[in-house]
Amino acid sequence: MSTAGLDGARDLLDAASSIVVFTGAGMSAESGIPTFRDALTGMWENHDPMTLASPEGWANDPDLVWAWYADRATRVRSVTPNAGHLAVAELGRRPGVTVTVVTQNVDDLHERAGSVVTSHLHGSLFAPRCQDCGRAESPDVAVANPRPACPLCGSTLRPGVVWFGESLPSGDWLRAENAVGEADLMIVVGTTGVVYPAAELPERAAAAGVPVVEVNPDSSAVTALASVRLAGPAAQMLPDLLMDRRRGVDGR
Ligand code: BV8
Ligand code: ZN
Repeated sequence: MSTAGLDGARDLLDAASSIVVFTGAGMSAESGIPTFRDALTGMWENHDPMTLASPEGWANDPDLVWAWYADRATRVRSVTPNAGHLAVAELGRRPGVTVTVVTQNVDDLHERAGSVVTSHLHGSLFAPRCQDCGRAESPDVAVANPRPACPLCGSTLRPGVVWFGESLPSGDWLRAENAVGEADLMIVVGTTGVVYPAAELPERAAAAGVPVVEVNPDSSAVTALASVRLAGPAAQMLPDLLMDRRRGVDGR
């Protein structure tokens, strides 16, 4: 793995025409959203996310788990996309380049920055649904606590996320697989790369000889797959990466 750094990453970017941007919780960290493995804070500090984000955790205490997601959805609503989200959206507007955003994140910050998100591999905080009749509820229901009953069948609403042990939404997964199969560059931002099957996507890109650029202040399971690693935070590295070299330092 070379450490060509910013120039190497920019060369790869200039040569690419079909880019997959694959993001994890680190993408939203600088917007003030704790990463998945950050110690849970406040009233959640004594809870294990792996337990709360599971069917067993839900079955054990649906009110607690619903409150956790309502709290997270409320927090996402109170923050804004960071410069990294905006840089990804700007890349998506470049002529002659197809950019596919595939995220593990359950927030809507990519969308609010102006990106079209092709795959929410782990669902969304803002897509609650009835666990019996499947009726989709409005995003506003996600922040309601206590949770209302399903207006159609009266049953229990659940968060619209994918819990550990649950399969990923098939449409989102297929679109992500196809995008990786057609990519000539993959930019991986802010993920430990240990949650499967999502973590398979950078592995497939590297195995197919597609260059992988990693943006992460720390090393991760993706680092060994990366042609270039930009060791820094997304809100700084992505604007640097996407800044047009022909412009001066001040961008003019
Ligand atoms: C499935 C939604 C099967 C909920 C999430 C043993 C071995 C291998 C696999 C397994 C195993 N045992 C079980 C499994 C499968 C399991 C799995 O992979 N477990 C792992 C933990 C071992 N996977 C599943 O269960 C999946 N389903 O396999 O189903 C099946 C098949 C058929 C039929 C039925 C079932 C479902 C997985 C989805 C779980 N749901 N989220 C919620 O959010 O509450 S996953 C959750 O973790 C989040 O989505 C998060 O995105 C994801 C991964 O974490 P990261 O995004 O990487 O975030 P993390 O906090 O870990 O790291 C942050 C990174 O950012 C760090 O690297 C940090 O350095 C960096 N960073 C920090 N600041 C910045 C930054 N980077 C840039 N800039 C910064 N400023
Ligand atoms: Zn219902």
